[in-house]
Amino acid sequence: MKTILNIEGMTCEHCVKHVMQALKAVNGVKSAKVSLKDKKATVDHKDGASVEALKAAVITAGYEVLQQDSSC
Ligand SMILES: [Cu+2]
Repeated sequence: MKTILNIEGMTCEHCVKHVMQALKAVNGVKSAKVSLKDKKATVDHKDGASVEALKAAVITAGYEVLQQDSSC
């Protein structure tokens, strides 16, 4: 399952790494790609990993999630 999160608040590559680590720490996440330019995170995860948990991880890391899109 793939989820795309639109993230606000990332300003540099350090933020990108911060968000990536936060997402990868969520149970069930296989990989996470974060783009500073697009303000987007593309997360590949098992069905068991909830989108809410992904959002919460980003918010806890100090950024804002504007919207999310999920597809299989
Ligand atoms: Cu930064």
